Amino acid sequence: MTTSQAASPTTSPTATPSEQDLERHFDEIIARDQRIEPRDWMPDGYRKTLVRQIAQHAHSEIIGMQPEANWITRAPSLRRKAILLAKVQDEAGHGLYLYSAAETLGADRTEMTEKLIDSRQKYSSIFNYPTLNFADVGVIGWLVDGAAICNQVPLCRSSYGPYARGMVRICKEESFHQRQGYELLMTMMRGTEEQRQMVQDATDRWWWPSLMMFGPPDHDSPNTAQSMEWKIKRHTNDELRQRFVDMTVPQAEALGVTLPDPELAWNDERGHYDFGEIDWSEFKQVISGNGPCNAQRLAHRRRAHEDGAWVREAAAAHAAKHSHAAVS
Ligand code: BYC
Repeated sequence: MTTSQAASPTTSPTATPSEQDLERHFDEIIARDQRIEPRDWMPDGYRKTLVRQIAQHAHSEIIGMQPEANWITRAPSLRRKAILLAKVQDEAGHGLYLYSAAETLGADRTEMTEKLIDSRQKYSSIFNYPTLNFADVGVIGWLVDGAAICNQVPLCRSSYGPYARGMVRICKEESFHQRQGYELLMTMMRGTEEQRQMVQDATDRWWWPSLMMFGPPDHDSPNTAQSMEWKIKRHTNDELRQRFVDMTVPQAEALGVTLPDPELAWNDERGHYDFGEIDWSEFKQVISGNGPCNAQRLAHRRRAHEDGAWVREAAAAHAAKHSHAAVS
C-alpha cells in the first residue's frame, strides 16, 4: 500500500500543514501498516535510523564478498566456481540496491563509502572471520545466509517503501544462496571422512558468530524499541535468533553435523530449543574493530576504492560530456 491511500495531513489545500499535522499523518501511516515513501515527511530520527541500518546493511553485502571471493580461484570444480562467482556477484548487486535505497533518504553514496573505510559506519560482525577451507563456503551459505534470511524476510514488511521492496528481491536471491550452501555441504558429507571433518570444523567455527549476527540481546539493544515502534524492525534481535536456532537444529541433524553447544536442547514447555550463552565480549571486540579480520577487510576495501578512482572519474567525465551534448 502507498501513502496515497492514507488521509491527507491537511483539510484545506492551501493551508501549510504544521509539524504536528505532519507527525500525526506519519503516525497514521505507520499505524495502518502502510508505507512511508521518499517524498513523505518523516521524523529526523526515523530517517537517521534508516540511513544507519541500510548503510550498515549495504556495507555488509560489499564486505561480505571478501571471505567467499577468497575461494573463487581455488574452487574444486568449474561448476563450484561458476556458482560461487554468481553468488559473490549477487552480493555486489544487493549492496547496490541498498546504497540506492539509502540515497532515497538523502544519504550520499561517496560519503557512505568514506564512512565505511574510516570505520565511522559499521558492517556485520560475521565478515570479520576467516574462511579457512572450502567447506566454509558451504557453511556461509547454510548458516550465514540462513541467518540473513531469518533477519531479512521480516524486513520485506519494513515501513520504508524502497527498503522493503529492495528486500523482496534480496531475500529471493538469499534463499538460493542458502540452498547452494546446504547442497555443497550435503555433497561433502557424502564424500570422504576428511571432507566430513572439514564440514564439522567449519560448522564449529561459524555457529557462534552466526548467532551474533542478530545483534546484542534485547536488554542491551539501544535501537530495537524505537525501530519496532516505527515498524522498521518487525521482531526483536532475540526473537529472530531463537527462530534461527529452531530452524537450524533439524537441518544440522539431517546433515549429520553436531552444533558446538552442549546446552542445545529442546524445551517442551517453551516450544523452542534452549541454547548456551553467547560470548558477548567477543561480539563487542569484533564490532569495535578487533576481530580476526577487521583490519584486512577494511584495508582491502580501501585499496579497491582507491584503485577504482579512475573509473569513477572517467564515468563522471563521460556523464558531463553527455549532459553538455544534450544541452547544446
Ligand atoms: N554486526 O541496537 P542494535 C548478509 C550494532 S549481510 C555489527 O540491536 P539495530 C550477507 C548496531 O548497528 C548481513 N554491528 O541495532 C551478505 C548498533 O550500532 P550503532 C547484514 C552490529 O540496528 C553477504 C549496535 O550494534 N544484515 O546477510 O536495531 C553474504 C546496537 O545494536 C551487529 C543486516 O544489516 C552485527 N551483527 O539491530 C552473505 C540486516 N548487530 O549503529 C550474507 C539489517 C548490531 O548504533 N539490519 N550491531 O553504532 C538489522 O536488521 C539490524 O540493524 C541489526 C541490529 C539486527 C543487525
